[in-house]
Amino acid sequence: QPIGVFDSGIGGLSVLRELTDLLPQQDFIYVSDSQYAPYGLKTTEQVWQRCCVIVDFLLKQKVQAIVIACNTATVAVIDRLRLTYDIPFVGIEPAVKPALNDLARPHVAVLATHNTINSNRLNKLVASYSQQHSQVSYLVCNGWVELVEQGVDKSVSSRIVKSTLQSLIVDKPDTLVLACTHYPFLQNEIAACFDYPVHIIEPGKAVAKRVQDLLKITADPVNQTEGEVTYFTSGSVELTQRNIARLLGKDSQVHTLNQFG
Ligand code: DGN
Repeated sequence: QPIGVFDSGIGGLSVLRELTDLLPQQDFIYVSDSQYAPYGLKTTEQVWQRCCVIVDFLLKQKVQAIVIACNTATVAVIDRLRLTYDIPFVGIEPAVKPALNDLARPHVAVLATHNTINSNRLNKLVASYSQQHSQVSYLVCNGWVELVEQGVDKSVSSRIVKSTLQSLIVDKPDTLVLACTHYPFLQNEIAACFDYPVHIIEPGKAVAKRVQDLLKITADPVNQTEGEVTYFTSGSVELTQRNIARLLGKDSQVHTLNQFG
């Protein structure tokens, strides 16, 4: 039975690549809601409606579990989804715990969309792990999701990333927590803004491990067939195909969400 993975767009591919690395025999269905991206400035009700459309679709595909590979959707609706649907959900949580437990790196900056930064869920998470010595900064990175979605040229994205980070750079943070699944695809541009090796963390691997543990997936020693990933998008099929090739280095068949949903 496949596992469903979805995001407002292609950011969740940063989680999918960890899932396929850890669980190479597993089938996945990835839904990119690019037509409705970004979710970062949408109301909770709007995000809820999109998530229901996607979850209903994934249930029709008989998935065994659903990974919400989007921080913005997780903070907004995961509790309500769990109450509404009878299927396991795995959300994505900013990697605040490992960042704040690392006392050798006391200044932690959380980078995310407007909705994630302003959520109770993130604030509670930080409060529960914050140590006496730690200093936590927050930065809303407007426009970064679009940079990844549109596959903007590196020279342009580097400039935009640098201008967003300007205020943070002078504070010399030790660790950056990438709390949006699109941002790992800008990691090189981000790292290049600092004149020291800033520590960058994202929770893709931890999410994959959580899925493995939750579903008790073990490798089949006899049948070594590689799993398949089927892609759906609410946006442009061609653009999504190009983005998957660019970000994952893979050829893919992408289907239209509406047609099947
Ligand atoms: N990848 C989504 C996240 O992790 O928050 C981006 C949200 C959005 O669409 N702005």
